[in-house]
Amino acid sequence: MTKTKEQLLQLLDYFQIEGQVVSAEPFGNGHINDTFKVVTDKGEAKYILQRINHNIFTNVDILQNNIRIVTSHIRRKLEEKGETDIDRKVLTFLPAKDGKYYYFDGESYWRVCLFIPRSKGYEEVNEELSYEAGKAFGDFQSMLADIPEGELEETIPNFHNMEFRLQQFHDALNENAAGRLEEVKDLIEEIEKRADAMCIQEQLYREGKLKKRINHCDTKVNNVMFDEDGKVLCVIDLDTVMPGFVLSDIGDFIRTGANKGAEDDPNLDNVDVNMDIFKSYTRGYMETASSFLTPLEISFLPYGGRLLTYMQTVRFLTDYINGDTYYKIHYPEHNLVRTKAQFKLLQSLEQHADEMDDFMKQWL
Ligand code: ADP
Ligand code: GN1
Ligand code: MG
Repeated sequence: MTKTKEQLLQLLDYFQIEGQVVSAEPFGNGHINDTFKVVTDKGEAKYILQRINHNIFTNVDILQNNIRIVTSHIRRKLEEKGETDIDRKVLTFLPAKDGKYYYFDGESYWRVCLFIPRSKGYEEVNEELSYEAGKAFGDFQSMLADIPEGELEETIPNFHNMEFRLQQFHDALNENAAGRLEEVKDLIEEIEKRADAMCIQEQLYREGKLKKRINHCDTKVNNVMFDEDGKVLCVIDLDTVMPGFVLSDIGDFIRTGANKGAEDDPNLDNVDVNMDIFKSYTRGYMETASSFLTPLEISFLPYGGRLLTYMQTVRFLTDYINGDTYYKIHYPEHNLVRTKAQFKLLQSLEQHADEMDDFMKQWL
């Protein structure tokens, strides 16, 4: 439901905000939450107000509890390092007047955090930005590496679990809810061919050879805030921070950043891996993540790019077969076009696998 300006201003009244709120305008390009920039009578933007997408994040208590643990953990780490300007280097959420870190208005869940002053987000990557983003996500994982097991919950259960995503895919095939199976049988075959090879992490975990770590799970460049000089301030969009397998945070950046085409490019000739972006992100990531990664995990980083691209192919195709129930679509075939574009990227990553593995040798 759309809110009037007065309703938004009223909502802000439930949070412990300093000064008088004068405006709350839509802000940013996020796809999940509704974000507003809040200006007070002190002049500059002071707060970010967000409506939480509780169709996707169904347990808001778990969600906000995770975020509170993560942000206070990072804040403590920054203080120990003697960092200054900490309010620009970690998100700060405000309690509502009842002490909870969200407010429910009977329809939607809302939260407020400090606006990061003099910050800039980017939608497009280049080599410098991807290097900086790599350092930021590696540093983020490294700061969270000592959170005791069990403290953070999965805000979306099995979010990046490949076996679970294949299970959902097989359920969709059995249901054939939208009657679309026939037209996608070649893609189904391609997915099935790779299924076992793409569940290595779950297998290694069961054998006790791989542990779970805390991952960001949405490592796109627009989830990093930069300062005026292109240096990273902090990682934002913490909704999917949860325990899981480590390849998520390199894999999803390769999938989203190191693609010469768009995620839903209708022209498959555009879709191809950008090796320069892969290399610069990996260089940045290894600078900060090599301290905690095992040699096995390091050797698997290029596989992570293929895995997350395969997972997204499976998720888009599952949604297409189900009749488009999860992802917002902009035209009827959108999920199919997305599937094909992700599959083309997967093929390109497969073709570059040896070159990527060679690049990793400097750390092995
Ligand atoms: P979504 O989950 O919808 O992607 P985000 O939390 O990433 O939502 O917020 C959307 C956009 O709003 C971000 O890409 C960023 O540009 C901007 N933004 C979010 N939080 C802040 C903040 N604390 N300070 C400044 N800008 C922010
Ligand atoms: C969703 O909307 P966006 O881009 O923030 C999805 C990701 C997918 C992505 C594919 C919670 O994220 O996992 O990779 O779409 N987020 C959720 O574009 O499902
Ligand atoms: Mg975001």
